Amino acid sequence: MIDKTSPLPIYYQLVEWIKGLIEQGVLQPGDSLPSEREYAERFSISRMTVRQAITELVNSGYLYRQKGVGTFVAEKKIEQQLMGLTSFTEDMKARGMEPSSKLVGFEIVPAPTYISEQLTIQEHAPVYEIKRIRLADGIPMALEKTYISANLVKGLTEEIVQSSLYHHIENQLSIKIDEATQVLESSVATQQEAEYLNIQKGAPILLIQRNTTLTDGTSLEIVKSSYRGDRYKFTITLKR
Ligand code: 16G
Repeated sequence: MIDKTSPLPIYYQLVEWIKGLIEQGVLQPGDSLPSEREYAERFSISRMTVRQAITELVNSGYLYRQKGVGTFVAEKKIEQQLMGLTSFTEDMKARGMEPSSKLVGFEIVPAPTYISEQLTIQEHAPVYEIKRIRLADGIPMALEKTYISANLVKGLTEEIVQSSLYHHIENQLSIKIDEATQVLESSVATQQEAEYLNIQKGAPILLIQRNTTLTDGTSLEIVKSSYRGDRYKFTITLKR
C-alpha cells in the first residue's frame, strides 16, 4: 500500500489509498477515521505525513474534521451537470432526492438599482425578494436569493415559492422560460450563510448567479445562489 521506494510522495500514496477505500465503500460516509498515530504506526511513517494527507482529503471534501471528536468520511458530493436550464426541484428529483425549501425571506421591495438594471425594469419598480434555503433529503445544499419583477410574475405566495417556482411560472402562468446566463465564482461562507447551510463560517462556497430570460427577451429572474463547496461539484461537457 505504501511503497517507500516509489518516487511518489508518501503523503500522496496515503491520500490515494484512503480515497480508494472511500470510493470502494470500505469507508462509508459518517465513518470515523483511525487517528494520525494509528496510521503513522501502521505504515511506519511520520505523523506529519499522515496529517498532510488528511488535510488534503479534508480540503478536497472527502473527509471532514470535528473539533475535539475526530475525522470522518464526508457524504459524496452531488454532481451537477451544467447543461440544460433546469430548476433545483427538477435537479433533485432527477437524482431521486426529495427537494424542499425553507423560506427565510419573502417580500415585495422597490428594486435596488443594480437589480432594476439587470431586470431592465424601472428603478424602484416592485420586485419579489425571495430568500430560500434549498434542501435535498432534508440537508441544506444552497442558499438562494431571487429577484423577480412583481409586475411580470403576479400573485406569488409563500406556499408557491416553498415548492417549485419554475413549475408555477410555466404550468400555472404559462410563461415560457427560454435561456439563462450563469456566472460561477468561488467564495467562503459568511456567518449567515454558515448558519443557514449548517457549515463553518469561512467554509468553501460556490457562488452562482443566474440571469434568466423569456423567449421574447424579457428578463425573468436574477438569482444568487451559494452552494456548499463540500457537497457540490459541477460538470460541463465541452465539445470540439
Ligand atoms: C435553480 C436556479 C434558480 C431557479 C431555481 C428554481 C441555479 C444556479 N439556479 O436553483 O435560478 O430560480 O432553480 O427552482 O441552478 P424551483 O423551481 O425549484 O423553485
